[in-house]
Amino acid sequence: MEEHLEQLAYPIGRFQTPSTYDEALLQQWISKIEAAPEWYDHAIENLDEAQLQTPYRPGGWTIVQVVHHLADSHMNGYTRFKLALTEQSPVIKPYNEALWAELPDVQAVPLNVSITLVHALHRRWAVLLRGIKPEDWERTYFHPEAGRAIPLWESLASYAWHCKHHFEHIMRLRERMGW
Ligand code: NI
Repeated sequence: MEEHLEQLAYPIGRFQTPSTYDEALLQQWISKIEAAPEWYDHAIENLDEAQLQTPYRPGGWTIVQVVHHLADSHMNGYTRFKLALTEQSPVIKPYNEALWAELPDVQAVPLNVSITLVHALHRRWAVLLRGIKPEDWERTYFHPEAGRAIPLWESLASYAWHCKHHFEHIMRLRERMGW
């Protein structure tokens, strides 16, 4: 991807799988899951309907689609954690996130509904995460598209990245537009 477009699409860089983890990193990642709903409150504050319908980059999702996507993605994420904690490396279900963002609910449901959903969901998710026993961070789910078993600590790292990744989409659009 051309450098400028890469920067717009990946404002904090692409996700890099960490080679290892420790207690401090786990705490850092969980804190992001806890804090993210408030970042989103802040990100959409005082935006009008036209602003919310603006793509965060040329050809990219609108702010509305980004926020509904966060709810969709993190509901899947939460479910993947629950499955991995209760089954032996379960095969999880990938989904077509681009098509999910085009389904009619995304335009019909007010943004605040997904913001509220993300608040409630992350609250439960964070409590779940804080209760994970040290050895259970090695539990895995099998991701058919990745073609491998993903340990929960790595999944947490990627969702923590994902929280910030989309937050920055909105914040940098606001910055560029002077909103
Ligand atoms: Ni995403």
